[in-house]
Amino acid sequence: MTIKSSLLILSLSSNALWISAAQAQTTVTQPNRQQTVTLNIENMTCAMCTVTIKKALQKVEGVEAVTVDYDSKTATILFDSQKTDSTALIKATTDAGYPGSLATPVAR
Ligand SMILES: [Cu+2]
Repeated sequence: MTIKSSLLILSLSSNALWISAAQAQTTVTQPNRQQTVTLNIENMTCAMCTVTIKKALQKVEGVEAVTVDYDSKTATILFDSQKTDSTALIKATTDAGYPGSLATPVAR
């Protein structure tokens, strides 16, 4: 009886620890969901193109930050990997008239 009840207490307390750890994880901003990808962008001919590309990317659900570099003809996008992916980002720039391709491999 005494052994059994102490075992029960042990399992209860480890359960409680596990639950509080899980709750702590959901309240954190979950940095592992954020991913950065750099795309090579075609057809960039003037500074206005960077604005068009940036707007097209910002419309994609899950995109958090966009940097378009005219000199290197690239776009760097910070996005939520649970809401979107590089394929959707490439489609967005391509639909806007600027075919994109991966400049960096995607870490998953
Ligand atoms: Cu332009």
